Amino acid sequence: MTEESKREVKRASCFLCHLNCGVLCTKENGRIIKIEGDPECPHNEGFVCSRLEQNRWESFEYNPNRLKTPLKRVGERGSGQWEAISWDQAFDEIAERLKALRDEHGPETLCFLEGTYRTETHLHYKFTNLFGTPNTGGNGTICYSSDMWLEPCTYGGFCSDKSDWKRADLIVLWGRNPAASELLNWKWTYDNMRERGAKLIVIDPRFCEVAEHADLYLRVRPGTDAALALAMINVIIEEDLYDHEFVDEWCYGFDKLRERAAEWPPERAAEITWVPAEKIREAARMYATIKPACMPWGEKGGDGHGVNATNTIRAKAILRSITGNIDKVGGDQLTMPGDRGNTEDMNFAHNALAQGQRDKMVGNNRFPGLSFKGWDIISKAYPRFYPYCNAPLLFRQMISGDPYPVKACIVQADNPMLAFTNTHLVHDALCSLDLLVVHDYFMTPTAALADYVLPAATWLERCSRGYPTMDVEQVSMNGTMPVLERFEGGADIDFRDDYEFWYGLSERLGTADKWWGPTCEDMMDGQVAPFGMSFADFCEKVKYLRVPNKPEKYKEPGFKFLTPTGKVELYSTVIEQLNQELGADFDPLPNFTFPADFPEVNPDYAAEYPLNMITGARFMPFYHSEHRQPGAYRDLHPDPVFQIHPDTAMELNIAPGDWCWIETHKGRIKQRASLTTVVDPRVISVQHDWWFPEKPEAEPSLFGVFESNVNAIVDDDPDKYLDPLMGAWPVTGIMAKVYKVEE
Ligand SMILES: Nc1nc2c(c(=O)[nH]1)N[C@H]1C(S)=C(S)[C@@H](COP(=O)(O)OP(=O)(O)OC[C@H]3O[C@@H](n4cnc5c(=O)[nH]c(N)nc54)[C@H](O)[C@@H]3O)O[C@H]1N2
Ligand SMILES: Nc1nc2c(c(=O)[nH]1)N[C@H]1C(S)=C(S)[C@@H](COP(=O)(O)OP(=O)(O)OC[C@H]3O[C@@H](n4cnc5c(=O)[nH]c(N)nc54)[C@H](O)[C@@H]3O)O[C@H]1N2
Ligand code: SF4
Ligand SMILES: [Mo]
Repeated sequence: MTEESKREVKRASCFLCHLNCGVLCTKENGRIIKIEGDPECPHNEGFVCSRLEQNRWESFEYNPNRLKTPLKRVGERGSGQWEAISWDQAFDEIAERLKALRDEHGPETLCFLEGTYRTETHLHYKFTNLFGTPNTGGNGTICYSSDMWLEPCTYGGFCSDKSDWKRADLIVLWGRNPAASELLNWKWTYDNMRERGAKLIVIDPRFCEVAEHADLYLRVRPGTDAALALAMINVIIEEDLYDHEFVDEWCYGFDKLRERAAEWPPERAAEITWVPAEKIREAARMYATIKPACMPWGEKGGDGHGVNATNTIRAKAILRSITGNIDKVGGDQLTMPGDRGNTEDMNFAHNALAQGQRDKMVGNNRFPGLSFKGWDIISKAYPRFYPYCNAPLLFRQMISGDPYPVKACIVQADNPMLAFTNTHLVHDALCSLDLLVVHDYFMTPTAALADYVLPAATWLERCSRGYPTMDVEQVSMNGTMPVLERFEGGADIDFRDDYEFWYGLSERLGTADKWWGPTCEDMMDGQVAPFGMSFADFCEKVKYLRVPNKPEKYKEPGFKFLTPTGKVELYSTVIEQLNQELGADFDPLPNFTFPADFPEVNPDYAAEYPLNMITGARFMPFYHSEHRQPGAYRDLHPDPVFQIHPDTAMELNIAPGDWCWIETHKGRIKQRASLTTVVDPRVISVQHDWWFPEKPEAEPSLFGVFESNVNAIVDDDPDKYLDPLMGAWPVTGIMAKVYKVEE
């Protein structure tokens, strides 16, 4: 065979972030030599971002530090001593230990932790439900999942990830900076502005990349967006700018909303938010009059707002509703249950979990929004929802054993030692387990604490049906077969993909018959069965499935929003019902609460920790805690960096590049100073998820996980910092201080 004949091009769906861009991979002798955007993919139309450009993907896919084989802990937990074992041994032993722990403590002793959407995310529900535990938790609480509960609560569907970026006349980027987080979405926005003259409002404490292009920019004080949104609602109602037809016909509780909004004149919000009242009015007028307008979801635009998560998310959902932008072409379109085809019991097996087990979910009654308690109510109207236990309570329960022991944890596609707040507590919690299993690509600070660490398959090594998120289609699915087989081209990694992981354990636990077969392809065959073809054929023939969304569904006869009243609930009867069942007093209308450490409520604290801290604003090329291994990504960004205003830096005698301590009552971490007017003098913006794969693995270092990781200094005390309904913890609006590291 000639060299040329060994060359082939395979299609794949990039999973280095959520956008799942369609790509073409050129292979030679079993190794990938080139990856480029697929011009035929309707989603990205050939676009790829800097993670794939200049062959940077090589330093991920072919990184020499990748885990090669299953590892079993042989020394003390966290001592870095491992024995290489086979997959069979790993599955056998883990299953045996799970059975023993289930016999001793009950199935709820097992929990599962997930990260952001990187894989066939729903699979773990099938496993945990069949095992009998309700305890699935993850970062979703501060990313998307709170929104995914509160939007259905409001309009019986989810629409802030179905923004019609390309056809909107106004785009409101609220706590969202797609130029650093979702690059394709920014390309669509920018093209729309240039080609169609669309306008842009940016609401962000940082004059971030997208703010530079805004028609109106509001520099909001971190953590106060709910007050801002309430004042915008106030202006829209007071100035009679709301969509009367939609409100009269389709909204429930407008009078009660009007009363609440009357409490929030822009002048009151201006004092809290630092945004001048006139600018609040201007934003409200623009949003209510330039139609259609979309207001996409943003992680810092609500979910990560700690005590104000519900307030902010609900207030924004109400803004979308009273301006009539819901489900419009160019607005935020509504998705309905079953849209992604994976709510049926075959995939989640929710029905396998007995009510008595559901009731045991950690946080079920205390933070009922995301839990089974909330699910029970909302799923009657809107079945597409994922229940979640509360992570801060879960970690505490691992340590206390109260009200029951949580002794086993499986972590797949998550790095809790970086992703969750209060890292020292997370550490102690993971160390108190009897069994910790981590399925990942690399030895991470979390994996370093495990009993078993198992090598995972990358997006190039597995089947996938990536659902490009943040697009307006009702269904969008990029079917791809593996580009690389195990051990192909001389590779030495004995990986199993995420499906094979669950199947391997299920086989040993006697539940294999509930799955589709031993391989991920078997599952995919099951998923595309309605098309009357195999998954391989689907990938060949259909490739990119696109089902357009049908806008203005509410104009169809007999339509009902999937809420208890069948209307858009400005005043939430779901929350009211939770109150009745639990004897609680969650607010059915949005309001604003001062975060516990703000100067308005705790002046002593704020005097010591005067700077308002943002954590985790995205930056390229890293994806959360990934890509820190030495190589092409890390070369672009070797050190952790925080942003500070030059005036503040001068007062503190900090020069550009200085290593500085960033401190809260939880302790201190260090990062290097970037002096920039992007931030307000009262604000700092600190990068998240820093660890150093080049530092020692063994305790106490754990790859330097406590040195620069901002979550080590963020508190998640459930009595003080969490959203009362959703249990969301804060990632922004956290009071801190900064000073130079003196060697
Ligand atoms: N302070 C602060 N904390 C934050 C945030 C913030 O803004 N500020 N953001 C929060 C948000 S929004 C999120 S979503 C979370 C993210 O939290 P995580 O999703 O936990 O983030 P990662 O650090 O990327 O961890 C993912 C791990 O899974 C591995 N992995 C990636 N893909 C796969 C896969 O397909 N299969 C398997 N088995 N493993 C895989 C990676 O190597 C990595 O170790 O962080 C949250 N934490
Ligand atoms: N490069 C990169 N891209 C990513 C990720 C990554 O880790 N790295 N993670 C992915 C994930 S899981 C997610 S959830 C998305 C999130 O991506 P985005 O939704 O864009 O969220 P962030 O970048 O965290 O924050 C967006 C902006 O909100 C601003 N902000 C901070 N605090 C506040 C506040 O209190 N109010 C307001 N209005 N704005 C505030 C920040 O300054 C920032 O510019 O990114 C995804 N894309
Ligand atoms: S935007 Fe995301 S999916 Fe697209 S090429 Fe970049 S990393 Fe891959
Ligand atoms: Mo996220």
